[in-house]
Amino acid sequence: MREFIIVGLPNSGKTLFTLNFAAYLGSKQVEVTFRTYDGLITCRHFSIDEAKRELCSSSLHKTRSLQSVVLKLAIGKTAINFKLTDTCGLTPQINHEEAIRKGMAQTIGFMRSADFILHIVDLSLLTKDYLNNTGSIDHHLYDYGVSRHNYLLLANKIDLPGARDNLSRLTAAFVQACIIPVSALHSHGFKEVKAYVSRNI
Ligand SMILES: Nc1nc2c(ncn2[C@@H]2O[C@H](COP(=O)(O)OP(=O)(O)OP(=O)(O)O)[C@@H](O)[C@H]2O)c(=O)[nH]1
Ligand SMILES: [Mg+2]
Repeated sequence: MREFIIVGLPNSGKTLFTLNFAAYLGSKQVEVTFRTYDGLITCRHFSIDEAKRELCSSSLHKTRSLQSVVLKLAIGKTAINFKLTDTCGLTPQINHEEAIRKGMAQTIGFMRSADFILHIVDLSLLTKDYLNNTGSIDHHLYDYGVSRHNYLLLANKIDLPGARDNLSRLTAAFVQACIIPVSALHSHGFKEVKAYVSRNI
């Protein structure tokens, strides 16, 4: 089964994207497998609304370990399963909490073994200075992603003010990436993401 990993800064929308994309593909419920950095594996069953209430937050670092869901995609008359793994957000700072430091290390380690990388950015926060800083986490993710070839950049929060202007900045800065503007909140752009996933599973 192909494994897609979703990575990005904290609060960029990784968890909301994962859950609303599951809903878009027809899931009413999800079985989430949590894998901590020290190898503990637990599973929980949620309705999509419950999962959004419990797993998404506007505060940073809500997600601290790998959280996977297996999703089904209909291609013609066949249904193909793939795994979508949500991760602990990455920051340039060394966090004071050990669980977050280890969660970030787990994200980076897992990126190497995933088949496809979905890199998500919060369009509403992109500034010219940030995009000019080639040492940012998003630049590192982009450089690693394009070198791997199986990489998609999701330009999230397109529904927010200023996001459309920032989209053109993003495409100018990250020229080698395939970029899909999305709103994880309103499920915009999901048709295009589904088409990308269909081509790659
Ligand atoms: N307006 C808007 N808000 C969004 C969108 N996507 C996510 N959000 C909000 O952004 C906040 C963070 O979303 P999460 O999905 O929890 O972000 P995350 O990347 O998983 O964050 P961490 O787990 O902390 O790394 C929540 O308040 C979401 O409701 C979007 O497309 N539009
Ligand atoms: Mg999260």
